[in-house]
Amino acid sequence: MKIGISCYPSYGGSGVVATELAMALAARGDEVHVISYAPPSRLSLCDPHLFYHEVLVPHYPLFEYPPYSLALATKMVEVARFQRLDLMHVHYAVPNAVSAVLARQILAPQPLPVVTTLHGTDITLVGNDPSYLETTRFGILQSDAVTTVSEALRRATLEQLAVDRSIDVVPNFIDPARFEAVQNHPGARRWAHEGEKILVHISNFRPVKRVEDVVRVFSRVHRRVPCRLLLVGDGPERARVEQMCRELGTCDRIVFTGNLPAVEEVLVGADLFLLPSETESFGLAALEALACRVPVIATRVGGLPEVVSHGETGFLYPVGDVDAMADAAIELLEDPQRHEGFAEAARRQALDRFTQDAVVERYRRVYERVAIRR
Ligand code: GMT
Repeated sequence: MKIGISCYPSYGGSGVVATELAMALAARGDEVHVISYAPPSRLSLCDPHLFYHEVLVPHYPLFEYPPYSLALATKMVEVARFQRLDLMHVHYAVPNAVSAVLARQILAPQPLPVVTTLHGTDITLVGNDPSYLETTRFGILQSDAVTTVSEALRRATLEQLAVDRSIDVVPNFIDPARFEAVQNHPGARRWAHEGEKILVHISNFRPVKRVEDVVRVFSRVHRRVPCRLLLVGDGPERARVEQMCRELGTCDRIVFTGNLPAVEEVLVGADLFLLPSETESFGLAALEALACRVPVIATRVGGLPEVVSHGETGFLYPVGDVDAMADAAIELLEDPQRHEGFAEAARRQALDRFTQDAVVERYRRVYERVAIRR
């Protein structure tokens, strides 16, 4: 098949999933054309079946806000027309779904089936904002197929956007090879001093991630257990969190690494992963932690219960329940045998339930359905 994939290139789950999917499809022999305004961080173009097309957004003095969605639609038309794409798969509804639907209209009668994958904040935070609600609904209703990364996000889409249509759940996935490659790597241990445990958090440091709760949990844990915290990623809350660490006097035990493309290199060897988000449609970083044998302590929100098994591979608590999260962390860190059981179950479940081949096959079945229907 000839597949167009449009996504955000920045560090963030939807771009990562789209990129990994593009590379996996190309490795299986599909011809994949990735469309974005910058090369996605994990995209490796060393595959003759994989191509990247950059969306250029010209500035003009009249535009206070350059119309990216139109430039994107124009690029989709160009790529679909000249590469003879069988379909366009967009990741993140705003504005990608609407741009793809517009491209499909422009191309008619040449068909361009549109598959839209919803990732989370495109529904729970952005898509249901009155400024975007109607166009997001339109893009979802007009897509030939819609998928969500969790059952929780499927329900949220139906309820919050009041759309009445079929939606397939296709979860996020991991490439086992990425995680096998680092199994004997020192990983997070490189930051540990003698006898210390390592806690890790990875995110884009947006308010929804509640990174301050990560620091609060860590401050309680390190009073009981010698440990260090790796904060991986970057974003709007970072400066505030750094300030908080200074006030709490924990700077010497907290490392801000900034963005890292290969997160498995800091996850392997870690003792716990913290994800106390306000909302999380799936929690790809939590899955990556589980694949590295790292138990997860997170909030019971959105799709996280579909990824983390409470009492088996981690623990889930209500948003803001910092004490419960810290108590659970201490309990697990102080019981090496139980921790080992969690670590083993974490890896097993990640590989059994979210392995790349099976998930890519599910996307391909969606593609075949819309391509045939057209
Ligand atoms: O987490 C973010 O703010 C970024 C966002 C994205 O689109 O990049 O992540 C969402 O998509 C990821 C991939 O499907 C999911 O793993 C995240 O849970 C989801 N984030 C939220 O729902 C907050």
